[in-house]
Amino acid sequence: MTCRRGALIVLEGVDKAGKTTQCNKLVQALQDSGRHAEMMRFPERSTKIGQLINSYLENKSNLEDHTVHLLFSANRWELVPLMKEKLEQGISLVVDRYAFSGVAFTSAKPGFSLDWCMNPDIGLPKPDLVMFLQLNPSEAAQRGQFGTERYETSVFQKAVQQKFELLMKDPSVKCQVIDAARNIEDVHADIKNHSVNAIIAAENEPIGELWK
Ligand code: Z5A
Repeated sequence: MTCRRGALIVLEGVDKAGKTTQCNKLVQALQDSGRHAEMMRFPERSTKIGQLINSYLENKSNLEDHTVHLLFSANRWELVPLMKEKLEQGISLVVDRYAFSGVAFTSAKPGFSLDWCMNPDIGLPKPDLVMFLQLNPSEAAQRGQFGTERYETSVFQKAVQQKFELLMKDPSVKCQVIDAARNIEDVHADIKNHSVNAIIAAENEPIGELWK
């Protein structure tokens, strides 16, 4: 490694928690302060696997539940070489959803254990910081109607929230719960502060392996 590596920063949370809004603001703020930072998102819908996922999410095709879970994971793995390359170049990656969404959404379906859901993502680049944007369902409802994509119902989102809460208790992952009910600027200030600390802490550390 010829330079200090970038940090892998993940934003997670239920629908409409403000993840995309905050990822964009964080990347902009980091760049404005002279740091190298780029945004990524999962699912990354532009790849061949991503297109299968997109069609499923838009209810244009049906996929068996185990199959789609493995496709979401494969969609992360196919981006790993690029992620590592960027991190090693000193670029911090701000990621909109990651393996935690994968596990939370599938394990909220009947018949899926947390362990089975985590297995395919074991060994992915480990985030230096995961920020879980917490927003209760009534506050989320004030941000507009659910869209038409699969999973966008309040009952399912509540089940997903409970799974996220379990995952956030895992001591092997550095996790920060963020109160996402505040205004956009206050949430941003909090997220930026945690992110800068994580970037400094990660600089001389090797990239870890998730859930290993
Ligand atoms: N999924 C899965 O099953 N397995 C996996 O492995 C992965 C994902 C990775 C697509 O994800 C679906 O895939 C998702 C999980 C599943 N299904 N669901 N539900 P996606 O990331 O593409 O989902 P999305 O629909 O694009 O994002 P989102 O979750 O709905 O929204 P968000 O990114 O959290 O929020 P936002 O777009 O930034 O903001 C939403 C609105 O609220 C917008 O009008 C903002 O202006 C407003 N907003 C934002 N912040 C605030 C504050 N602080 N106050 C007031 N209003 C605000």
